[in-house]
Amino acid sequence: MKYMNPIIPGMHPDPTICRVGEDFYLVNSSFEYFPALPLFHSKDLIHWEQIGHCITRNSQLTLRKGFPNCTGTYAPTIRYNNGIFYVVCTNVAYGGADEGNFLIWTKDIYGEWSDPIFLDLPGIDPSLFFDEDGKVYYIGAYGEIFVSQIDIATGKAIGERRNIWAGTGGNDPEGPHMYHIGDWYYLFISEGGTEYGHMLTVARSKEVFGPYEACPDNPVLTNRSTSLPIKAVGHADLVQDNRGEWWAVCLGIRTIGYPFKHNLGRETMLLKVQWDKEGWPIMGDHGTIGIEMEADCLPQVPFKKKPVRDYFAQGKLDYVWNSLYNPVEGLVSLKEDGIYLVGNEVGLSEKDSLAWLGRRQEQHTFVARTHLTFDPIKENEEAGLTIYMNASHHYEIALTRLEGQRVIIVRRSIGSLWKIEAMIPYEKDHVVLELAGNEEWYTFGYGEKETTINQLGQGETAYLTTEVGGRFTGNYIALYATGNGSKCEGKAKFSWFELENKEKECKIQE
Ligand code: 6LW
Repeated sequence: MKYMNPIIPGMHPDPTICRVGEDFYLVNSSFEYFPALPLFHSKDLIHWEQIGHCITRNSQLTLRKGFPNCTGTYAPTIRYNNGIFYVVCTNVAYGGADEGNFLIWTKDIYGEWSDPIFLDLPGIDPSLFFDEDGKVYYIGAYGEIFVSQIDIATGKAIGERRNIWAGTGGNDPEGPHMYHIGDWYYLFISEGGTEYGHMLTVARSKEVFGPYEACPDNPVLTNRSTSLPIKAVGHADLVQDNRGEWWAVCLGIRTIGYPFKHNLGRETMLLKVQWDKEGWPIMGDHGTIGIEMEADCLPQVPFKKKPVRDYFAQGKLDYVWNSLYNPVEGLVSLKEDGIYLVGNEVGLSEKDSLAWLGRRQEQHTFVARTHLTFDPIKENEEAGLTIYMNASHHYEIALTRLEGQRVIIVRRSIGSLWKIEAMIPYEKDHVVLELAGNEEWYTFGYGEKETTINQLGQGETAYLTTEVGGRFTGNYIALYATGNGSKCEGKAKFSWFELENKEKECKIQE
């Protein structure tokens, strides 16, 4: 059977997975976006449905502003033990509120998670390992990989913390996970940084605290120096299905252009894990992964697809929608006839909370549309549709008022460059805005109806990529409103939003 990677497209890095009976649960990092830590469910490892987030309340997390694409929730781990789901994670806040590692838990995976217990353990990429004797260990990355026993009820470290492995010499040993399989404690880590040299390495020991012996075939997984379409693979977490077969989820990127660039962020991939006769893992296709993978898959259980157009009519927002930073009362409200955004003084190029509601770009080729009703009363009030990498890298189409006139503009911001590319007078207060993407261009259009769209401007995809704009997150397609320096007098109403992805979606091929 063939399945296709990514199994979860768009910015879904650092995947972590656990199984309860026939059900698999998966969580990703989400950086400065909120709700945080998207949570997915699957019965077959290939079809994943988002069932919520682990962090939904401001009391659980304070996201630091001002450092785009690199603060907030990094690299969680989900584990299930004795009726309880645990997630450990790092809030990278550069010394801001809630900086550091924390633990949250729930007994109901479809319900709310606890407030955090802060852990007095350093570094990033926390993991948990529940040993058969009842002891629980915390594994983290702090220069080297370390392990410490912890009391899972209080989060307190027990005894000494010990460095157990520095990896095989690659930079940034990180993303550790430990498993007890047969006679061995296996420690899987990533090295080489989360870029094109990324790789997965493994060591094992008879004791949790070591000594660890490295696999002679390290790295056991890497796509570096190959011509495979998925690059930068690493940060894997293993899981056993109920037939006893082993799998792993990991992150990887799909690139565009040459030299390679990527705009979708790091995505979640699936690979089969087998074991050689010495008990070392064989990951994916001889240590690599591709888009199409051959494997002995579980019986397929696809879930019901959502309609392409979202009328915001379910009484609550679909899980795909995020705010940038913690939500601020009054900026975004859901009503029966759509989403209302009330622009504050913060513009799209500022690193602060604004009236912004976004969802991940999931495929290179897509068309997104929205119906906007907005009367920009004062000069510079604007509302529109943006393709957003960060505060300094975004393109948008907006209805605004400039020099007293109501206009539609297409504008681009690339680092310190900023330009209105196109502007036309527009009399009406309602419009359908369109953003189409492919590997080369983001193209904007507008019309009174979705059937009469006029193209207004475009910008290169290449300038809204991680290689140009920075760090850890992929692009968002977002609705926004701003008064650009003062609060908007008018509200922007978005009656519906639709996203049509054009690429083949992950699916099984017999
Ligand atoms: C994460 C680290 C990494 O903490 O990137 O690829 C960092 N891996 O393990 C942010 O996702």
